[in-house]
Amino acid sequence: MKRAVRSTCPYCGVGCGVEAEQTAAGTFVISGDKQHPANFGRLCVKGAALGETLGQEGRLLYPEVNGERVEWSAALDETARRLNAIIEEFGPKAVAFYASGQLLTEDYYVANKLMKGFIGAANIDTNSRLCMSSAVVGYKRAFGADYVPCSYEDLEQTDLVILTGSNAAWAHPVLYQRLVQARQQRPTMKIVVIDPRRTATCDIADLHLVLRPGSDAALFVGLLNDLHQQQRLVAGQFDGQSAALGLAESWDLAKTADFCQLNQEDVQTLWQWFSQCDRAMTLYTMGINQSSSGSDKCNAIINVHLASGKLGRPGCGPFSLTGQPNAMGGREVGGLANQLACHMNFDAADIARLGRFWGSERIAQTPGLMAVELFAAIGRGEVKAVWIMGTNPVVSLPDASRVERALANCPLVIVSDVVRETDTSRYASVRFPALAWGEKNGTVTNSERRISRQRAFMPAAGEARADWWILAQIAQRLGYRDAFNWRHPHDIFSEHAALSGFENNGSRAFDISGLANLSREQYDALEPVRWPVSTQGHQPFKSWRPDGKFQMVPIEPELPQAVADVHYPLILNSGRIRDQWHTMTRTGLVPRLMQHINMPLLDIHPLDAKRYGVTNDGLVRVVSRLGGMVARVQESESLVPGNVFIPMHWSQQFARKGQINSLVASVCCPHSGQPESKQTAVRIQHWQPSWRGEIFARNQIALTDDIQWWRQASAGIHHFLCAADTPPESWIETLSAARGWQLQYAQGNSEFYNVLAWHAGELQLAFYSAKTWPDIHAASVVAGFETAPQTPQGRHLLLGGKAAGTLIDAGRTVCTCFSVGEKSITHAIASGCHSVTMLGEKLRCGTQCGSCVPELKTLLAKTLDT
Ligand SMILES: Nc1nc2c(c(=O)[nH]1)N[C@H]1C(S)=C(S)[C@@H](COP(=O)(O)OP(=O)(O)OC[C@H]3O[C@@H](n4cnc5c(=O)[nH]c(N)nc54)[C@H](O)[C@@H]3O)O[C@H]1N2
Ligand SMILES: Nc1nc2c(c(=O)[nH]1)N[C@H]1C(S)=C(S)[C@@H](COP(=O)(O)OP(=O)(O)OC[C@H]3O[C@@H](n4cnc5c(=O)[nH]c(N)nc54)[C@H](O)[C@@H]3O)O[C@H]1N2
Ligand code: SF4
Ligand SMILES: [Mo]
Repeated sequence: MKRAVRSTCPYCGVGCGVEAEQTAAGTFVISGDKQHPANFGRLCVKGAALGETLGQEGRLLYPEVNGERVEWSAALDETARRLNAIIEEFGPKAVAFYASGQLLTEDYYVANKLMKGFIGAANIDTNSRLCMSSAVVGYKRAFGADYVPCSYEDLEQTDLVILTGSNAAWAHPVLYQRLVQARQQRPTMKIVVIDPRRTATCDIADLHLVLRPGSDAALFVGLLNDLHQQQRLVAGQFDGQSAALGLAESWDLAKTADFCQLNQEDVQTLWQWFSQCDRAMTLYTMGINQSSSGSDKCNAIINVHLASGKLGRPGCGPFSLTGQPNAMGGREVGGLANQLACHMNFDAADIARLGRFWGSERIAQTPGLMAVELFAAIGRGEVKAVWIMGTNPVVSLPDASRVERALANCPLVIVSDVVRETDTSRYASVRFPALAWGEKNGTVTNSERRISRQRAFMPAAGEARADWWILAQIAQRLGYRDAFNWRHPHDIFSEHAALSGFENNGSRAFDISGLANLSREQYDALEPVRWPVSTQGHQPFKSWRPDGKFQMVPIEPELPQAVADVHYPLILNSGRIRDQWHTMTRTGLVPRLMQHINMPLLDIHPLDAKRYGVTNDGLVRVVSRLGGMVARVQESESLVPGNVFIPMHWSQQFARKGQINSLVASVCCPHSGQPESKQTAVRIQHWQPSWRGEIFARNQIALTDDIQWWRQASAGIHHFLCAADTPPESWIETLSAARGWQLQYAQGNSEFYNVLAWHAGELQLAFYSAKTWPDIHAASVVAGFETAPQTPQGRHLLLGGKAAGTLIDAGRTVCTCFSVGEKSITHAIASGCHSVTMLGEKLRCGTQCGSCVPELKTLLAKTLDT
């Protein structure tokens, strides 16, 4: 093996260090970097599966203009020409960039510089608007700067951890494991989870508050009042303190419990634990931020930390966890439309300062459009060109069909992506192939403000180029040659670091001027480092507001805008599953990551299932005022009646009608512009198709519009789960007649309809259908395409969806690290493995990343109970 290259995981904001080692066969083995202070060698299953995402399947390899492959120079010239024409005719505000927390800091810096510094408008916003923007408002209002005042080490020194709106066990798995370990070492530490759903994270909770969706602010406003009543406020004056206390005054225990639909004892317990402990941390993510009053919720949390002095000390603080690998880097460069650059704002002094540094007189003077508003402006024809990079808004923005309509009518849509076909790139007239993880080179910043290097260890796929390079080439063609003349990400990083220190003198929190003069070698060897790293020496945590005081924001708790009624009686919650990343463009291709949950599941309480006539494992249409989707029912007591949950991940590439955001309304927080993605009023309707089935095809096939399908990941084979109201034979007979295939039917009865399609002795397609999900063994069928059994017996087995020697079905995968299925686990429990440890000893499940431990416990409880 060659020497390992150290890099950083491209998924969540934990920011784990990884090592990539090349094997003799040329593939890469990815393992955790034991030296990296975010993870000390640990990886979750997505990180551990990174080696399986490095192939070229689905990659965009060449630039394309109007669907045709073109040379880079032609693509760049044409794009610059069209952008320029729009700017000349309609002004700079007619163009926009929509960027991503998955770009590297260097890429982000260039995008921001081009838009705000040289095109001269501020229409650059990012998917972080859907993710962190409420948290940013919260910190800026309280501290005068977007400064996260916590680190992972704090978890090891605290007495109380409150996780609210966070399913860290699945969304920040390595951090969650660190918390599990911290608690083992500090058994007195208490953990509270606040979530309307019982999640895997609740596994370590001493207290789980199943609150009414969207009611979190009351818990913290009530807590502030309680601290006040108990005279536990710290000495010291904060701006806004009396107003905040005044608004909190009526929020006593009874009112708070009633508002949150919690019992008073539980609320009291939370308040007591908080006020009586010395050190407390509140970790919060999307259950707080993605709300029509998200910013206020963040400040309600920060207020109690300020008021009680649980801030700015080890083991204390309001800790907003970032979602994407470089969400924080984007905040540092100022890539949100309402930030200028590098922690500078749209005030005259900062605008002039930035102009001096960048040597530009065209600095944007006013904030630009925020994501949801931006797409509305595209829809109205006010913005005529949009460059989307590193994000898939047709899937991730609310009101997906409005986003599609906007893009369909937009004169110039440019998409930079690593994959060719996405729901968004469909609308692109220009497609730029970007370098993917493993190929790209630069820096990212994680949740705890730690900057780490992502390093390339593979050559570029096809003609893919770095995002920063593509941007700089366009900038040069727009006439800004000198300001975009870098040769390497190191040059960009140095400029960014210099800007952070430029005329700073302690006035801006983000200061990495100490890294501005790194040599190329030093940059390449940069060890993970938390900012600030200032040439001015130690920069303590403080208020950066002009009066030097922290601010308590007066909060009046609000409920979501989404309200259930007789027509739409259920509240739909949405979020992550353990093994998929967002719109699945990479994780959706990895067979073992698809096996934990292989289609959109609607979690619903058994009482609601009964009430609305839907059955476990059956199909259901979910409809809101805006649109509909199809999901599979999973009865679960993890939700209380009235609430349902569906994962956010499925796109039109992975399902017909699987997109949750075709249901979600674009209602936003007025301060942050962040949409209320967590609450939508819906109704559900049982769908009994005439058949449900599985299709395996050697080559790509087009499924007719009547078939509802969910794409699976099976190496080398096109594999779908599907269902339809039309008879199963209609589509397959038409398809095989067109292709000259011979069909071989199973000697069945009316219970099932199975068929194999052959051409010249080669298996082309296998189709299994029945009234319920067919009982087949997918891996055996996939193997059948390799072996093409010719004996009657072999074909008979294959027609039954089985193959010789592989009849043992392990069931749905629970432990992805070691591919251990549910049936194997229940079997092991029945034969005497009565603890997680014993299961681990026998099957290895749960012994690597630990993410499946909560599920193992549930299976143990369920199996031992029956
Ligand atoms: N596996 C995986 N991990 C990821 C990602 C991924 O796609 N897949 N994405 C990354 C990104 S970008 C992000 S932003 C993070 C998100 O990380 P999280 O925010 O932890 O993940 P979510 O599942 O979106 O939502 C968290 C929880 O909020 C709860 N919730 C809903 N409404 C409310 C409410 O009103 N109050 C409270 N208290 N809770 C509520 C939901 O039930 C859910 O359990 O995950 C990151 N990590
Ligand atoms: N209903 C609902 N909606 C949500 C959420 C929710 O909880 N519920 N969560 C929201 C949140 S928090 C987030 S962060 C968003 C995420 O939503 P998106 O950002 O839209 O999702 P991704 O799939 O991560 O999109 C990243 C795209 O960039 C491409 N890509 C990967 N690497 C690179 C690269 O290096 N360069 C370039 N140019 N492209 C690259 C990928 O192939 C993919 O197409 O979804 C939001 N939407
Ligand atoms: S916890 Fe996050 S950063 Fe760490 S390996 Fe998993 S996905 Fe990657
Ligand atoms: Mo996110």
